[in-house]
Amino acid sequence: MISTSSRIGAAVAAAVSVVALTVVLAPPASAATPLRDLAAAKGRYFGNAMTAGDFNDAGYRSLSAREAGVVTPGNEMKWDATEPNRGTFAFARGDQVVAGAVAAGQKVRGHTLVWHNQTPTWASNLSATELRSAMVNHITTVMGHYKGKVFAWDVVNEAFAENGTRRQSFWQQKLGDGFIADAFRAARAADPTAKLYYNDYNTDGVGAKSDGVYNMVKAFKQQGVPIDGVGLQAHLVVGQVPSTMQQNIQRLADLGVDVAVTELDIRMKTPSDSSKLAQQAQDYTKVVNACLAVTRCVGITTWGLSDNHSWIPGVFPGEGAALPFDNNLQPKPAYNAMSAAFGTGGPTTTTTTTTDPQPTGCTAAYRVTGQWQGGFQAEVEVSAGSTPVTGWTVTWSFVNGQSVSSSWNAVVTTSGGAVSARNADHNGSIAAGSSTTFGFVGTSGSTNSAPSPTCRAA
Ligand code: G2I
Repeated sequence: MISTSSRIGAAVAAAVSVVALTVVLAPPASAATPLRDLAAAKGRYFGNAMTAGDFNDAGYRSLSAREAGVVTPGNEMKWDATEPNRGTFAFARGDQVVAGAVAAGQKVRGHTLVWHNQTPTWASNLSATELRSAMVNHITTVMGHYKGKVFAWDVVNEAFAENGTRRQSFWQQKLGDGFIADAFRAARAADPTAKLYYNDYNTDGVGAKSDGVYNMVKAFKQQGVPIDGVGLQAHLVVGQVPSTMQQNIQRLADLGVDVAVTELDIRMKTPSDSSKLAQQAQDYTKVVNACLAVTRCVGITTWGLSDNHSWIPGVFPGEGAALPFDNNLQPKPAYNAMSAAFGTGGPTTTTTTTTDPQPTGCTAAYRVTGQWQGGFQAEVEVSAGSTPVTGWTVTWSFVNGQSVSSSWNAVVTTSGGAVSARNADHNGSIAAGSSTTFGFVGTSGSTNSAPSPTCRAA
């Protein structure tokens, strides 16, 4: 972990010096390759939230058009905007955001259909029966209107409490646990081509609340409830990116859903200074790397793009400076860090795959996904052959003095250089022809050969 910081520290030092140069030489900000292109080269998108009001700021609008490949309307598709009175729908402001996005070659993420905030009192005052039918009608009409124009929807937003139980919103109190599944079913029927997401905050790392979401998604997959993705809002604080963010993204992906970082911002006490901005740059790097490390993490959206288009100062007095561009639309160290992470991050190519000369029931492929001074991260894909596996153990020997510091999705034991990784409770069963993945962070010297693992089914 310390070595992770020092690697990133070096990257940030480099990024900071680029900023210093920018100030001296004042090249146009557009000299950099836009984040949307860097992300696309990694098979991801970069996006930002835009409100209809943001269109009045031409400079901001063109900054978004240059940097973002995806736009999320900040408020314009919420219930109070789209159905202010029962059965009366208003799409002008949402349409404005869509039209602006289309003009800039951007795709649109829809936000949000069922939420306890920004929902008119006429809805929250309905009886249970009426509320259920109003919910289905709302989803059907709004998604119907935007069919073909919105590629993914936050169907239900923020329905969990911090302890991992359901939030006691009017939805929950009137309709009970089933309202989320009902909303997803209505959404699938309304637009079968849109990706359907559950979206929440404080669910970015592993913890009680994200456990609640994880268990719901797992149950939905088992029950056939149509869910395609989980949105991690990632409203974060400088220096406090959860160390388990990648692990959390991975475990959700392992359930068979996409994951998106949907509302990223990393706030600090204002005013900012160079050390807070450097820390923030490291934090943005961590988020981008966590996403790039998991194939099913499809993209990152920031909630706003520059510090003068942010909800933070209005809600957290004394805090702000949370976004990659400053009040003057100039790139901050966080922007350069994201640019570097999207440009260079992601899996490296070192891969070894075992063959299975004498059938052991499974094979394992070991891949180094990140390497820095003193440490590395690796991922092992465990695959079943033509018969299902009900438990597995992968073993290998490190020959360059490497060691495992922390792991996920497997129970790892070590003895000298010998490593044994047994399935965790949730991933012992692998269907024929399928695979599962576990990973770890380790220490290493400058030589870090990828070992050849052996897999044995239970
Ligand atoms: O609160 C930050 C975000 C948390 N996750 C869900 C997001 O939908 C949420 O976005 C924010 C918007 O960025 C704000 O712009 O949601 C807030 C409301 O929950 C939005 O603020 C509201 C103000 O509170 C209202 O006074 C204002 O009328 O924006 C409204 C429209 O400008």
